[in-house]
Amino acid sequence: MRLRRPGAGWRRWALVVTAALVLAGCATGELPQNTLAPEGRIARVEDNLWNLVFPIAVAVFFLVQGLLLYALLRYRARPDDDPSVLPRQVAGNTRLEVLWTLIPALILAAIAVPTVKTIFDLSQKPASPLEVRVIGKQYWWEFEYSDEAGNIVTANELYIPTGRPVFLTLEATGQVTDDPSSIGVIHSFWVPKLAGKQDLIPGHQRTMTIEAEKPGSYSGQCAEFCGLSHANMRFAVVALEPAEFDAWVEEHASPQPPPQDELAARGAELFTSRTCIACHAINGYEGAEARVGPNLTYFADRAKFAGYILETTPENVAAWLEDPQALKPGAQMPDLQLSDEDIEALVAYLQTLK
Ligand code: HEC
Ligand SMILES: [Cu+2]
Repeated sequence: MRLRRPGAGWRRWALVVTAALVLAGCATGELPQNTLAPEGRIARVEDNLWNLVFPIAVAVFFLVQGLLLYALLRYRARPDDDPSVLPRQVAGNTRLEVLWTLIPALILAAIAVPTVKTIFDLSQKPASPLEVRVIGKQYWWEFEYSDEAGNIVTANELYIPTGRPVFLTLEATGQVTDDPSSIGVIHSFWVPKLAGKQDLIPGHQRTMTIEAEKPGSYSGQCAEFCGLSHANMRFAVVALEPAEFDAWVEEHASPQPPPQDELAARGAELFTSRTCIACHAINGYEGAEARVGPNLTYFADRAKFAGYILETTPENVAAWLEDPQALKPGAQMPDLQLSDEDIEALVAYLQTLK
């Protein structure tokens, strides 16, 4: 192959790629996970900090890169240079060195003041919050409400009232495995429109506050690589007007009555005989208290399941029971080799859980 100097073709490509990147940054569509479009008090405080720091960073970037480019172009070798003549040799310039050490130090110190203040302000427990415990599991989220909200336990869907701070205590549990030395992995809780990230670390408790201004469903996801189905570890924060939230609590704190329908009743029996009960809790179903898998008490009310990736339709639930790993690689629910009839009955039962 013949070596070619970078010419017009190369430049054209560079231009196209740069233009595409710049234009992508101008996308205005509704981006569900846009950190730069905050919709809650906490996210706004963080966004204000970014609005302050980012222009300074941009100015520094252009200044430094500009000077660099100027030096590169102004002092590059020219065809008529005499190679035997060395450029002027410069060994240090005290005034310049003091300046370019002092100015960045002052800029960083100035940025540190609002940054540190914001970090401390946001880490305070707010007055009269709703309290929820968040447990990062492999690969889904468990939300356990405090006494005040009936100790409700949900999976992948966190209901909150608008206009009230929600104080989260976050922790991660170990992977379900026979290896006792496995203490689990780190996950990271992130709802970009409501707050920054917070890591969930096995053996530690972290806290953070989120808050939503308007009712709506805010998309979130695990933001720390945690294994095969990391990308399938999504969730939603659903904000309701306070009165509607109270109604939600009242409804979801009550246990489930046994199903009336014949097929569903058979499904309820299979829930024990096919060992589902060993991993899943259903309030009102005697003996179903385990928390290896999601609490299913109001399963049929969830818009999505399995890490918020599948819509809760009878077809999807049947496909899940047939072979969980086929839909979610690495899922910690085993393929229980259920017959089609068993799956039909179980799906009928699960559909009554609303
Ligand atoms: C060994 C434990 C275990 C057994 C046994 C088990 N599951 Fe699961 N199940 C899980 C885990 C763990 C998940 C979460 C998987 C994920 O999202 O990554 C899950 C998820 C589910 C979900 C989706 C819940 C949601 O909201 O995301 C349903 C429905 C479900 N299981 C039903 C059943 C039924 C019905 C049976 C019995 C036939 C059963 N499971 C047996 C562990 C188990
Ligand atoms: Cu994760």
